[in-house]
Amino acid sequence: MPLHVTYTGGTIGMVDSPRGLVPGADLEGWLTRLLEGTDLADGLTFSSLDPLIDSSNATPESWQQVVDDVRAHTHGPHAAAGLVILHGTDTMAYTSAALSYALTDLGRPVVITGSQLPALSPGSDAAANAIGALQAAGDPRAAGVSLFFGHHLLVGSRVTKTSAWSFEAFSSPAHPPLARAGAPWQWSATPRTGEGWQQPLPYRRHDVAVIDVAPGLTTARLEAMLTPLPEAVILRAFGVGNVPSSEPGLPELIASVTAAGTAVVVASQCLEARVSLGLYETGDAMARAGAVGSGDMTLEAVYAKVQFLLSQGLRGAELAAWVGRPLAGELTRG
Ligand code: ASN
Repeated sequence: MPLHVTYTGGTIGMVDSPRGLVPGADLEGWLTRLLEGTDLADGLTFSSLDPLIDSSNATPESWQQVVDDVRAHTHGPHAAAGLVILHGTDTMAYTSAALSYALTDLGRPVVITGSQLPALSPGSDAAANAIGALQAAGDPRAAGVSLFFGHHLLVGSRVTKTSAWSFEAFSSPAHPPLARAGAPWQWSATPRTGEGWQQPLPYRRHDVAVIDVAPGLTTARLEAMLTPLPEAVILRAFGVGNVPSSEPGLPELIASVTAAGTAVVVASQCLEARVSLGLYETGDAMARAGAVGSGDMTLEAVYAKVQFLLSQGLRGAELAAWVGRPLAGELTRG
C-alpha cells in the first residue's frame, strides 16, 4: 500500500535556536531510520513544503499548498493510497477542517499528525504519532481526512486542540473517535456524512473576524471591531449562542452588518455546545438580526468552512445558508 508523507513544519521537526524552536531537523532521514525494515517503508514517498513553518504562521494559502501537494501525489502511476501530513499542533485542527472541505472527492485516507516534543528530543511523542498516522493512512476504513494524535484517530472536521502540553492534545467534543490505537486497533462504526463539494476553487485568504463576546462588551467596542466591515463574522457567544441583547443598539448593529451583505455566524464559547438561537431571547435577537448558528461545529470547523465558502465565491445570506449544511461530517444535521 504506497503511502505519501507531506511535511509542512511544526514542532515535530524543530530544533533549538537562540530565539526558540524553529523548523530545521532532517525529518525525512529521521522517518527513514524509524521505519527501516518495516512494511510501512515499502513504496513510501516524502515531500516537504517550502517554507517549513510553525503552524501559527499558517494561512488559508498554506492550507491550499497542502491540498495541492496531496492532489499531486494521488495521480499517476505512483499515486499514493493514503497520505500523512506532518504539521504543527497549534493550528492543526484548522488545517484538518480545511482539508476536509477541499478533499471530499479524494476517496482515500489523509491523516494529519505532529507532536508536542521535537522528534529528536528524548521522550518525544513524534514516533508514536507518525507510526499511528501511517497505519491509519494504510487502512481504507480511515477514508477521508482525519487527525491522529495520542493514540486516537479523530474525524478531521471535528477536532480542537485542548492541551498545549499533553500527549493527548486534541479532542473531538461532538463526535466519537474513528479508532483507538492498540493491539488490535478498535474502530468505531459511526459514519461521517456530508454533501461534499465537487471541484472546489482554491483557498484564498479572506477577511473573517472572530470576535469573543464578554460581559460588559459595549456596542461601540463591537462596532469598532467590525470597522471596516469584514467579509464574514464569527461571533463567539455564551452557551447555546446567547449575547447581551439588552445592550442598547447591539442587535441593531448586527442587523446592519447582515443587511450590508456580511454573513454573521454565531458560535459558542463552550467546548460542548449545539448553538440554538431560538432557545433564549438573548440568542433569538441574533436570529432576528439575520445571523445563523454554527450548530455543534468546533470554532476551527466553522472558521475553515467560512473561508472555504468565501473562496467558492459565496457571500452574505447565501453563505450563511451553507453554514448549516454538512459538507464533510463537521456538523450534526437538524
Ligand atoms: N508551535 C508549534 C506549531 O504549531 C506547536 C507544535 O507543533 N506542537 O507549529
